[in-house]
Amino acid sequence: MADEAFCVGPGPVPRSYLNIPNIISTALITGCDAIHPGYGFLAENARFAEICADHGLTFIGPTPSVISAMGDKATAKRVMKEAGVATTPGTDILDSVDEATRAAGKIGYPVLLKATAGGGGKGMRVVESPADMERAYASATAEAEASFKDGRVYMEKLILNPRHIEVQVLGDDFGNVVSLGERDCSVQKPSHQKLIEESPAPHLSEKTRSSLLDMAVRACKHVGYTNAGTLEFLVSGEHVYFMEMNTRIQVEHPVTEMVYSVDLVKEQIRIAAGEPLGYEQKDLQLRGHAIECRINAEDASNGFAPQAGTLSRVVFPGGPGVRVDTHVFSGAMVPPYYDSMIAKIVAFGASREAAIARMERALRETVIEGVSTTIGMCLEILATPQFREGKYDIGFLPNLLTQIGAPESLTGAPPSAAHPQRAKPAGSPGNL
Ligand code: MV4
Repeated sequence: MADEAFCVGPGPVPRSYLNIPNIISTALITGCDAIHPGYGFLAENARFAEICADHGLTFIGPTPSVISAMGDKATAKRVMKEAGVATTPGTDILDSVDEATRAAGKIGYPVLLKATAGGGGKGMRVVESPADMERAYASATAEAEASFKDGRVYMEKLILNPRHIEVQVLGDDFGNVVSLGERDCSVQKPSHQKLIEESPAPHLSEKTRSSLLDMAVRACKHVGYTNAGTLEFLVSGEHVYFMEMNTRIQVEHPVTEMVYSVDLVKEQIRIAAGEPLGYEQKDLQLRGHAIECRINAEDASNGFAPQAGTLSRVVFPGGPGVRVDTHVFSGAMVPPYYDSMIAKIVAFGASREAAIARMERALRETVIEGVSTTIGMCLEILATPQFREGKYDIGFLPNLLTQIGAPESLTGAPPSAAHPQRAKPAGSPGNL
């Protein structure tokens, strides 16, 4: 759908899309003035943002220094605390097992060790008791070192059965910041990958909601945030805890676009071009409800194993309130090299019930032949009383997978436990 396309790598090899010299050269040769990094790894690569600037190219995203600060999760927490944002009780970077054991004694078990260079669960370990600390500390730091070449870890109190709720923000170069509500992203696979997201979050009290949105705006003003960003929170009852900030546009941004009638990517480009937002918080009005289902080429009955192959037949849904973001079509190939997501189906309705009904209709209307997809799994989730009542947390999908009887080894730990100890599979795409 682009006006022009240029190959930045030699043929269908993996990772050509991360080849910075080729991308910069292509931009310079073609006379392009700005680069939108998408939602892959380059979106949160401060060095890439700097290289763009060094070559007179506008990076469509926040400044390199904000990307760096938020990319270091312990720094991000410190900065957010300064801004008056509620963070999970815990520590800054730990220097030794002894320090970790002392800190855990004060915080109270169970605790979590998290990699400061991490996010998304890599290098994360639950520690249930002092006896487990030495092993957990060693394996968390080793995994962090192996994954990020940075073994530093910090500690947090383990929040039991929280919801994952995130706030969308936009900031311009003139200090204007707005929030565009929240998204509930608690429906996640045991690998921490999101499967269904919705906005607004169901059963969020007005008090909790406004406190989340206020904190997000305050945080962005404090760090001088520009462009689109997301603040991730854990929510447990009326308690909210800042977790991480993502300094990019995210996969699930369409649900926000539908309920706020904004084009977030257009806003990103306008902001990067130096334009002011041109509206205030009071001009943004939440209307209706939106749900997104991620359609991945994966076998949900086999631990969501990625599926490659030719799509012999593809028919996408349409009609009122249904949006499909995709790059595939009948006859398209799904190569084994990239992320398994092949489409996003988004349904809008005046109410949550209407959005769910439209989503079920849209998913049933969809035909994808040639590879297994997550459509069936999404329909199963939508049919559960827990989802319909909007009373789910991060343990919901792992527990449902166990109930359905998927092999234990593929779905994670036993029912009712959250699954914070599971790392992403090797080669996992990270940001998606
Ligand atoms: C937590 C947590 C409970 N308590 N932190 C998982 C990925 C990474 N981004 C942070 N994660 C968690 N951090 C504390 N203090 C539970 C999780 C977690 C999780 C968070 C969001 C969505 C799904 C999740 C699944 C398992 C664990």
